This record gives sequence, C-alpha cells and structure tokens, in this order.
Amino acid sequence: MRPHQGTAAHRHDSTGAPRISVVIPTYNEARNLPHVFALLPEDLHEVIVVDGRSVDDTVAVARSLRPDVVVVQQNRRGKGNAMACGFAAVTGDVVVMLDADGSADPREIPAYVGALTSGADFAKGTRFAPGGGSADITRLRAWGNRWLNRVVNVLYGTSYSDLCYGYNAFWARCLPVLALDAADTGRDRKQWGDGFEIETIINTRVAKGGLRIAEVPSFEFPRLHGQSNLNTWRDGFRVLRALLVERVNGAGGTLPPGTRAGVPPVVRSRRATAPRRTSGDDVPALPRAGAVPVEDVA
Ligand SMILES: Nc1nc2c(ncn2[C@@H]2O[C@H](COP(=O)(O)OP(=O)(O)O)[C@@H](O)[C@H]2O)c(=O)[nH]1
Ligand SMILES: [Mg+2]
Repeated sequence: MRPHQGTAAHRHDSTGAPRISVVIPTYNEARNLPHVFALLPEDLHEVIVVDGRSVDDTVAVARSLRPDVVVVQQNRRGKGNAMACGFAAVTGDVVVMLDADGSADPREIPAYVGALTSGADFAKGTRFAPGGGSADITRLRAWGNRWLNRVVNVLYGTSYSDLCYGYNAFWARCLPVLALDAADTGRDRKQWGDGFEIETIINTRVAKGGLRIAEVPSFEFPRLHGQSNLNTWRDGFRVLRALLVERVNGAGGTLPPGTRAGVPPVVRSRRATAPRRTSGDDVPALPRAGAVPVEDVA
C-alpha cells in the first residue's frame, strides 16, 4: 500500500487545479467497471480500486480498462474497511468516494470538486435535494433513510438531507478528522467502521470535527449488474447504532493546524441553536455543521 501523503495543506497540479483521487470499492464488479470507468473525467490524478477479494475478475478488468489504476487489497472485510484502505493510499488533494456498481455517475465529480474549491471541506452527495434523485433506492430504504436522517440532524446539529449515501468528496487534508483505521490486524474479523456504517461514521465525524459541509445534488442510477451487498434491516440498525455510538465515543480527529483551505467559508448553517447534548460531561461539545443551500454549490 502506498504511503498516505494527503494531510498537508492541499496542493495543486501545475494548472492550479486540485489533484483528484477517486477511490472505488469493489466486490465482484467486473461487469460494471467498463461502464463506470468510461464515464470518469479525463484529468484525474489517480483511480484507486480497493478490492474485497472479488471472486470474479474485477481486478483484471480494472487493469485492462486502465493500466494506470492503483489496486489496493483491503485487509479486513466490508465496505468500510475498503474505504479506509483506499484513503490510506491517496496521494492527491481531493478524495472522491465512488461506488463501482454503476449507481454513482462519475460525470458528477466536477460538481463535487466545485463545492470543495468554493470553500467546503466536505462535499456530501444528496439524492433528496432539487437536482438530485434516485432510481435505485427502494421505498423501505428511503423511509429508513428519512428517519435516520432526522436522528443525525438532531444529535449532531447538521442539516443533512441524505445520511445514507456513499457518494461524497473531501479534501485529503481532512483525513485525520475521519481517523479511520486501515491497519492490518492480521485478523479477518470486522471491526467498528468496517461495514456499511462507514458512511454514517464519516458523516458524523466531519460534523464533530467542525468541517464545512456542502451538499451536492446527485442522481443515483440503478445498479447495472449483480446485487446489492447491503441488507436493509441489518445495516439500517448498524447505521442507527453508529449514530448513537459516535455521539458519545469521542472518536474522530480535528484538522491539523494550518490546513484550512484559506478561502472564506461558504457554509451558512441553517441551524441557529447548538446541537442537543444527549448525555453527560464526557461528550465533547459539537461545533455546528450546516449544509450549503443547494443552489450555492450546484
Ligand atoms: N472492497 C469492497 N467493496 C465492497 C464491499 N461491499 C460492498 N462493496 C462495494 O461498495 C459499493 C456499494 O455496495 P452495494 O452492494 O452496491 O451497496 P448499496 O449501494 O448500498 O446497495 C459497490 O461498489 C460494492 O462493490 C466489500 O466488502 N469490500
Ligand atoms: Mg449500490
């Protein structure tokens, strides 16, 4: 695995544009990769595929489509562990999280990067804002997401409109805030954050870390081939548990000093009140985190 070099104040390539690293978790996505790779923008710094021991030829297909692809083998199990391993390999300035099943449209990457260069630290995709939508989400999942979304906004003082969505981007210098553990424990067992709760953990830690959050409308297409690895009830409860645990566990970091983007913040919190405290003094006070009104970042 390549060493992580992305925590310094963000750098840019010779054109002044940020170097974009796209991190793609894959578990048996050989049939979907041709579609996804074909839609990637041309000017990417790197494409990192994090494979979860696929039993199809995902890795070979990725290499044949894109000889410069960086392939990382995850060291435990689950999408969360894949993301942690992929982030640890990033060498660019901006990290884009992109699913490999054809549901996330790579042509939206410039909109995410635009939100970041406009001053956000974290660009959060949302299917539930004007300009966004989904052809993939089931009614049950949409209902669950709506409730979980309410919970996160009450507990963390956020203004999220789509908690359970995995298409996001952020400056690589924000990785210490996520404090994800990519260490190889030598054991296959899942640990906290290794599963689909990863998206919730990221969303709550960026809020706890006081990052400037912008929402970016996104359209989710149906998975092209194969089946979702997510189990609606089991993973829904994992998300709820993550919301409660992360509220009190003090996990997550802060931005290293001197790594702010150096541009005026664009985030205007829609919440005037401080987030509610849920338990005793061991809970760190949370800074307010809000979302940029959609029209400001679209
Ligand atoms: N490396 C790796 N990727 C995974 C794992 N589970 C899911 N993924 C990938 O994560 C993305 C989202 O997974 P998906 O099954 O479509 O879940 P859903 O979009 O939430 O229904 C896809 O690109 C999957 O291939 C895993 O355990 N390891
Ligand atoms: Mg999917």
